[in-house]
Amino acid sequence: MSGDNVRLSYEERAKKHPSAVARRLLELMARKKTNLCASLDVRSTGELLRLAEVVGPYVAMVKTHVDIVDDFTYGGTVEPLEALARKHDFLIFEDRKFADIGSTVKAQYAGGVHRIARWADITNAHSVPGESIVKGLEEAARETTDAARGLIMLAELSSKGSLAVGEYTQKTVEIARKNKGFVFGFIAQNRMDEAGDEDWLVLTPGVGLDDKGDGLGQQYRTVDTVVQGGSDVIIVGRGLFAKDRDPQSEAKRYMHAGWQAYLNRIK
Ligand code: BMP
Repeated sequence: MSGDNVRLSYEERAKKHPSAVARRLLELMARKKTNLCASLDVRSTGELLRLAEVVGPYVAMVKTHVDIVDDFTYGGTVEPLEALARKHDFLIFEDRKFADIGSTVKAQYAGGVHRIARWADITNAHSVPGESIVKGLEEAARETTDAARGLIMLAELSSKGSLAVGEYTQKTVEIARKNKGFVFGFIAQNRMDEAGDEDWLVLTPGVGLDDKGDGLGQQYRTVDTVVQGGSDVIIVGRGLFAKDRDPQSEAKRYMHAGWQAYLNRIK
């Protein structure tokens, strides 16, 4: 029945989810007892890999912005990150936020120096160009690899004054609905509409236990607030590694907060 997924365990949802990547993620979260995604937004490969090693045991996913890594190389940045993902059992989510016509995003996802489709289990896209963006990305994934790939649509943003609200958000869900399987969820601040047996995973950034914002429009809400509101994965960046924070103890703290909030929600 629609709307019930929010009360089900990750294991139960994994059993019937149409997306292979979503099944992997749900099983991984249940196995590792963590719904934390670490957003490792740093400018050097050394720092990215150091943080991934430190937080790896506590996270379900590492989220990257590889286009901000000054010394990015495929062999130096991606391959060691993939090795850490295998060692610590986490998925890799490249937060690329594709936003162009189908043919262009197809080339951007597969090509360039980053070749995202080769290594990122998950990536995301804005819905502003319409459904063709999903088609372009899906073709690139299919032509690049046999490995399971999944797409998240940006339905809402955490930043102040975001235009992704109301009808835009609703139309984004409709695009996802027509592409179930490849699209398995949303970047959103709230649970999205679920018709019939749909089960959209909601991944939520703008999560912080100590800060309210960052002076550049970011808005933070607590772990309890977002998980009670229907979030399945909490995305935390500077809350883990900003200056004077200890990434390991913060990762443990957010992992426990996220897991407790999830247990409270499903009980
Ligand atoms: P932080 O926790 O340090 O504020 O980082 C949040 C991360 O999530 C950034 O990588 C940002 O690009 C991303 N993000 C966001 O903050 N809000 C959104 O609505 C969508 C995002 O992808």
